[in-house]
Amino acid sequence: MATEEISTGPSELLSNLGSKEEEISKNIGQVESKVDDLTLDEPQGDDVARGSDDVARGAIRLAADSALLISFRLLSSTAPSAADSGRRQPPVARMAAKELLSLRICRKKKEPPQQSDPPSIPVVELFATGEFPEGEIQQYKDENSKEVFHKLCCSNLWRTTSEEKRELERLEKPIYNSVRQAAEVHRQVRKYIRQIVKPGILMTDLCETLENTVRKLISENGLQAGIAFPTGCSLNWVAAHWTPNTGDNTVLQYDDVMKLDFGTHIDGHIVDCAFTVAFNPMFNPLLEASREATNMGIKEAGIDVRLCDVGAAIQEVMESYEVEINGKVFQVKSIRNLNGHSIGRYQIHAGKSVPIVKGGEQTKMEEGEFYAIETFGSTGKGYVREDLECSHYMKNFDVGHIPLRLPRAKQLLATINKNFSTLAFCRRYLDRVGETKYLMALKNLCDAGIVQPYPPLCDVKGSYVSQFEHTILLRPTCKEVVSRGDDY
Ligand SMILES: [Co+2]
Repeated sequence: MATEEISTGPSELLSNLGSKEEEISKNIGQVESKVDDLTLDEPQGDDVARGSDDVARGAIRLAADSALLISFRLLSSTAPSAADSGRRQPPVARMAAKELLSLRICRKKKEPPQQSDPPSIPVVELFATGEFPEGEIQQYKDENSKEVFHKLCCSNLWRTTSEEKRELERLEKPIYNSVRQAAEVHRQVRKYIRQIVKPGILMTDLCETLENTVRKLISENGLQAGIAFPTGCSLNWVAAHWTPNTGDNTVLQYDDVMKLDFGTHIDGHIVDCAFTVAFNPMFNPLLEASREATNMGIKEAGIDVRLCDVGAAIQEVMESYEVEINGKVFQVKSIRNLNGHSIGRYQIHAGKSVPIVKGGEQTKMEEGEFYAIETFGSTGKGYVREDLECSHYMKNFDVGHIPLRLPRAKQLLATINKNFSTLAFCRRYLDRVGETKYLMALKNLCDAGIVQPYPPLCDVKGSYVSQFEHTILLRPTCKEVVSRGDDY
């Protein structure tokens, strides 16, 4: 097109530029080095638009500078020969655009910002777009029936493509993103903890390292972002709800079986996810049993699926495992009075239980629900009871205002409301926010029904329990295993 051509001849332009040629080539050099700088700063990928505002603005400025200077360079370098041969000049704008494009394409591929070792960089800084990775996607199970009619009316296959269901998900996107951020923190923290957990470590040190890493990576901010519940690190026959109280001297042993159960949250959207650590390979089948049972529970879960059917499927997998411990063979048992659970906002147990044995409730899972699918395999009785000193507490979710006469209990409740609200906490967490000599006041709050204690849950002494747990979302179009990692 004519408008793309420049009417002025190249030699005229060049003479207009005159002695500025040298300055221009110097500027081109500067621009090129700026491009290199930009490449180093850019957060992720090749698309400038995905970068932070500053980088994007810088890139736009740079693009404008580059276009101008490259135009000059093209003129300077092509003018004499083109003029000599009498050919028409190539449209400068087009040439400049081409050059600019090649500059962008040739730009060094940017390394995304890396997590430090030990991890200390908030995950928000590692995902500059603010979008956190989706968990594992599973399609809802087709019904067992092979009949065409049954498939059409009862299966969930239609959900995948339903425009209505997709629209529902678009509305939920900010919530999904919050829980995905919490899940990314969980993955990074557990990866680090697996590196440092060794026989000989003081349990308190392990917990504090884990919790402080969560605090950094999640950019802890009051009740808006942080730890969702105390770090469970229950050992051996203790299945759940044990964490050291201040002053505890328990040291992790080579022959221990430790369940690491910790939670993260963004705006009350909780990730509840756990795994088991054992150093002695003798325990591997015990760990595998609960890992695979949990995976089966996840596979079975779905909209309109009866909770009892999930429990039955879990038990079948769990109890197909045997483990030989010091020469004695045990069939792994599902612990019949432990469950997975639905999760609500700032509510770790939102009312529905996911059994891990057959014969449970016929209540159905529903669209939009969040679940913690967790299973416990045991070499003991497969039944737990409360034992040992209590460390875990939580305010009852639906307790209204209860007038308190005792000033100390009143003041402790204010501390709990401010720091934990309805999220679970432990004695160590009260210590670190400056509470002292609070045990009597805490007991008053428990007696008043405002706070509930959650003592350790134990199978028989001498037995071993393993646990794996994931948080899943029953999205309108698919299941998302939000806490899935490359480890489990
Ligand atoms: Co749980």
